[in-house]
Amino acid sequence: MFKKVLIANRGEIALRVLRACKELGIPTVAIHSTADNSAMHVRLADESVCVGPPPSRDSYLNIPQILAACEITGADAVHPGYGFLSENARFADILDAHKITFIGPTADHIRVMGDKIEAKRTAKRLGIPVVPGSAGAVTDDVEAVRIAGEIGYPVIIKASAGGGGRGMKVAKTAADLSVALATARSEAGAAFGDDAVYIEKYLEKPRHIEVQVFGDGAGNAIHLGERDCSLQRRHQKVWEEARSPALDEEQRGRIGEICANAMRELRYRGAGTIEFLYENGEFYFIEMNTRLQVEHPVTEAITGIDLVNEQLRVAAGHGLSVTQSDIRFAGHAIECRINAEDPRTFAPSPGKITYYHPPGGLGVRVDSGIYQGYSIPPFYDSLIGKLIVHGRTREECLARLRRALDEIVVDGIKTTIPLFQALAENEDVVRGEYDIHWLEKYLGMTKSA
Ligand code: MV4
Repeated sequence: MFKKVLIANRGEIALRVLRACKELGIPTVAIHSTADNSAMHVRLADESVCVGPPPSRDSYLNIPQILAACEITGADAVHPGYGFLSENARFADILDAHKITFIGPTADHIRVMGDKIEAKRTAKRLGIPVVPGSAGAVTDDVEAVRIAGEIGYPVIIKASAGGGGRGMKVAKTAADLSVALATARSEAGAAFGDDAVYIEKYLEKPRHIEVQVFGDGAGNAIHLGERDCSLQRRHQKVWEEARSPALDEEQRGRIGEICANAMRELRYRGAGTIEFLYENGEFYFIEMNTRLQVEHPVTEAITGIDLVNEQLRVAAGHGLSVTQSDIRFAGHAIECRINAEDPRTFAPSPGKITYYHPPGGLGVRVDSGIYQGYSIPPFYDSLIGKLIVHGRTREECLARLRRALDEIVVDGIKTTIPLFQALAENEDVVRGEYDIHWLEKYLGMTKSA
């Protein structure tokens, strides 16, 4: 195992990684900005190094400073968490060159999946069903009109360097296509320095369902079932659950096996998530994330597998602790992302937590770095914690969620907790009947009310 792991992140995910390291007896190094001197991840780590001023680009994204922190402390591995440097292929390459282990996939796999055209080409080659569309980048209007005519309108233009919803344009008819193409290309060039775009059939009412995969880099790979992340606002997930209310055992097994087989062929290493749109009983690949995701705890809840422990094992060359036949899916789990935001306007609400009481009891997990008296700095993402509940059935899980939301108290700042109290009682949500547009429509309706 590693001698010492440096955690290149902050907040709840830094704590999540620390905990897995502690259970393995691995000493930890926290890095932090000057805004995070009193953050919980700094307190709980064995050592800490201040790497710069508050802005992320000067601290949590500051590669030379992070390398220096490894050097000073003798860390032989870096866990990037999610966000920040977690999908930065250059960072993975640099660590490699310094003989420090990047706890994640190879730089090449990160690079392939970061280029959405290349990712889709790879997925298709590996037997994963993809959204019908152009085979690669689309450059001229004539070609675009021909492809759109073949797949049928509406179509969507996406930036190859985009992902996560940035740089997309929908064209309802051939008349819209040329403007959509030009706008998408110029926005992509300005935002990413790469104006390559591609075309897909636009799916109108899909669900967002993603499959958790894990590989050992030697051709062994498993899937850990799916998560339904359809409840989102402006491409930010709000509520995630496993399993998806839309799938049965057979569908789950079928798409899971397709994904695991693809990862075996790719010799993928580490944790990955294969994202699909799901409509009318069919799966359509859109992107693959080459990192541990925010919502990984719902998968942990229904499988009992510690995903960060597996990441550390695989990165150290010990292989996965389980094979596919060891994996059983038990019950249902829901995660609510608690943000320091106004629950109606979603305006950030940093500041001091004057009172905090976390919920507890059977089937309740809270992943958070907050504490009473802590001041949430204004410089970073507004996620302050995740509430994860598990039950034997979805009904039991929802009842437990309502109970946990009743217990939790976070005073001094605004949080999204009231939104979850409403969602947990909403008829559509209780029935599991929602698509990727449901939450924004719901918020539009409740705004006026
Ligand atoms: C789509 C789509 C409909 N049709 N692609 C948005 C995020 C990015 N990962 C892909 N996205 C979409 N791609 C086709 N062919 C609709 C979306 C989309 C979406 C997807 C997942 C979750 C929320 C979403 C919200 C709006 C649009």
